[in-house]
Amino acid sequence: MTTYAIGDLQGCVEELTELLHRIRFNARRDRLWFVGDLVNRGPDSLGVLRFVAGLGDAAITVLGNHDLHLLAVACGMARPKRKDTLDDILRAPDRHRLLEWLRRRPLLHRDRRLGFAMVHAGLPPQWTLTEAAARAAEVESTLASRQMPALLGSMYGNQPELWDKRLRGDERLRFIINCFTRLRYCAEDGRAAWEEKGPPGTQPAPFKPWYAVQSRKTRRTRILFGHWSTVHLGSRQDFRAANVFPLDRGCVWGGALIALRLEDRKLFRVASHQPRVFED
Ligand SMILES: [Mn+2]
Repeated sequence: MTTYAIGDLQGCVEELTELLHRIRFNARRDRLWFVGDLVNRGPDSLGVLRFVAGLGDAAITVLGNHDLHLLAVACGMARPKRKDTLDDILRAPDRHRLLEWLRRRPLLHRDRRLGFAMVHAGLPPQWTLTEAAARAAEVESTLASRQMPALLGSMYGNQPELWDKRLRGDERLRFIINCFTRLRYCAEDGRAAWEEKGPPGTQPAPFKPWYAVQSRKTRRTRILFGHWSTVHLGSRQDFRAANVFPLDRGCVWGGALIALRLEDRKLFRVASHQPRVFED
């Protein structure tokens, strides 16, 4: 069995098809890990969602911010944004089945045998991997429950900026969701800069990319992540030192779609079919 981790798709189903052809993917033999943001902004979110859900046990997907936004719009807890391309899913005859599948995806996946963990965006420095798994489980169980609409309605926002184990209710779950699905920069004390979105090096002091924070307790685990289409412009040495593998190459913005073969860390890449857009 071979395992490939694949970057943010955001509706880029043609590039996914080409990439799977390139790696000679066989669903009976191989496993695919998806770093989240299957949908939105791109050309065929419905096609991607149907394909990945249809892979069953051959695929593992963690939730990204766009996946959660889709669930929020679908249950009437958020308004569609101007650039959203979610209508095809919302009008699909199999929408219920697809959204029920999506709401049961995890925020964190870990595999001790392979020695990798995967999140959509990042992890704050204070959490060990065990703690991160417990925090993820709080959100996952709420998403699978009748509390889902309330959670999706209260998840938007940039407060709090700092983890405190005494946080409760909406604030606690919002911080957890923001870390797993939106984190890019934080300070050494773990305070997040939710509004900073540029490539590494463009951020103001005292912020650092989340993976580069010295005190981060998950430094010894290899972590796969997506979400940040310009992070690969950062230092490769930093990635190596931090044990992280950024997989988003901005396919939806005209970049590329990549797959990392976890057993030997070989990288496979296909060029995007989308027009080049300098936007994130
Ligand atoms: Mn994202």
